[in-house]
Amino acid sequence: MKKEIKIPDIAENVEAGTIAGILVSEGDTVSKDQAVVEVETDKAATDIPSPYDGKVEKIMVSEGDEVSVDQVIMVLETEDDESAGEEEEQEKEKSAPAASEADEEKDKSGDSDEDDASEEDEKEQQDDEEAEEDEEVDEDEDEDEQQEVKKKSGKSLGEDIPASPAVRRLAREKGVDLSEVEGTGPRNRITPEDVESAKKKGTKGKKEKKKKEEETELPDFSQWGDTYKEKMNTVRRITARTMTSSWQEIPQVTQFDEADITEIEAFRQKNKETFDKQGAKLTMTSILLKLSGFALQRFPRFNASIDTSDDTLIMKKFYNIGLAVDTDKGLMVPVVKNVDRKSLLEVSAESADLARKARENEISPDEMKGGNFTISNLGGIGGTSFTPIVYAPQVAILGVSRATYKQVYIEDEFRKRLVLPLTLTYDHRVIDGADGARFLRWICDVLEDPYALLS
Ligand code: CAO
Repeated sequence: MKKEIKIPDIAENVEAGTIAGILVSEGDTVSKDQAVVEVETDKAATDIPSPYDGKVEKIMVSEGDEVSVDQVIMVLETEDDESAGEEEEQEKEKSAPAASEADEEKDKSGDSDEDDASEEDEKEQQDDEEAEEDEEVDEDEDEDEQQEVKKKSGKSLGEDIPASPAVRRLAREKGVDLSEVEGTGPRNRITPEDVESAKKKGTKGKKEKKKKEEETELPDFSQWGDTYKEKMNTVRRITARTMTSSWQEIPQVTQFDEADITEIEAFRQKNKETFDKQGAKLTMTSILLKLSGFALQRFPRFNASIDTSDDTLIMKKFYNIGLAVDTDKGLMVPVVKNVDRKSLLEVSAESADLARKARENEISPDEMKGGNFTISNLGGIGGTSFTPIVYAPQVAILGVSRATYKQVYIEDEFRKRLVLPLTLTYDHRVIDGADGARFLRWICDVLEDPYALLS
């Protein structure tokens, strides 16, 4: 039996990667869980295992190819008896109607409500009904598909795509993505001919047109001097994409504040050695990681994600914090999980270890997933302030700049104090300005007087 190996869901927010290495050759025998290719993403270089035992019949990718989740990369010849069952399932999937009965009802009522419904529409509807009656609807399958489409597009299947169930089924059989097809039927409905012609042309039409529109036309720089091209690595490409979509989709605001960290720095210096002896480095970053866990508990909206498909906020009862790490390959964001349940010592050791792993290419996809909030500390490098970008689907990020000594006016006199500049960028759809100011001030208050935590 032939079985396909596809690119699995690698990590959160990662839809594509680059083939960094092919670890088998055609004709090789592989066993289940044996790594067959290495894929590099912005999160990590990760091995993709074979889900089956078998012989590699065909390798469909080469080193350097960009691949996306669900893309078939290899075909195996297997001797697995269960495969017959799976093949049947796949066949069933192919023949099952793409839209659920609910969608069909929606389609029907949409058509009948329209006074100007054309004859073609009615005929199409009749065809659909007949076709539907001939087939058994697998509701679970439809539900899965709905969820999948909803996950990818934020919309329910058929919500926006004007196509009948029969057309959807045809598109599915032909492997055509309907969201990429322009409808030429009445009220822009997609007709079977549209699907056929999209199949011939490939469905990239709309996407490519949009991409072209988005591309900036560059002048010929060589008219002013020598140039050379540098290929963007996967981390850079995915960072560019993630940041662009965050910038375009999230209305974000940055709040600025300063904390007098003279006392907490004295605490850090006093305890540094004790931490060192236990294999952990006590840094301002680890203090902020721990403290942000308390802040997220106190201000739950900062720990939420917005679900635009049904206008709800997903409130999370766990406290995982991403840490922006500067690596050779570019920015990586490993996640310190459950900071609320860990001591400062544990958070210090774990954050340093995650940063090391990110830099040494040892980080696993799981260690990059599940963050609710992010801290980006550029203070070790310098700078008085910066405005970080929210890392969607999170709603806020804390930017930390360099602490410097300043004259601070306290009790009628200027005193030399160590002052830490902090910025908080937040998603204004979820967080109001006043809440942003309160959240950041609360962090500053606790840095200035940790006993405030008790109040
Ligand atoms: N102000 C002043 N000094 C600071 C500081 C700050 N805000 N933050 C760190 N420092 C000092 C540290 O105290 C340390 O000095 P000592 O060794 O004398 O204690 C030195 O700078 C180096 O710190 P570090 O880098 O070893 O440790 P860290 O925990 O402070 O930072 C990490 C860890 C991973 C945050 C950092 O290495 C890093 O990668 N920062 C860059 C993050 C980034 O790229 N952000 C941009 C993302 S886009 O928004």
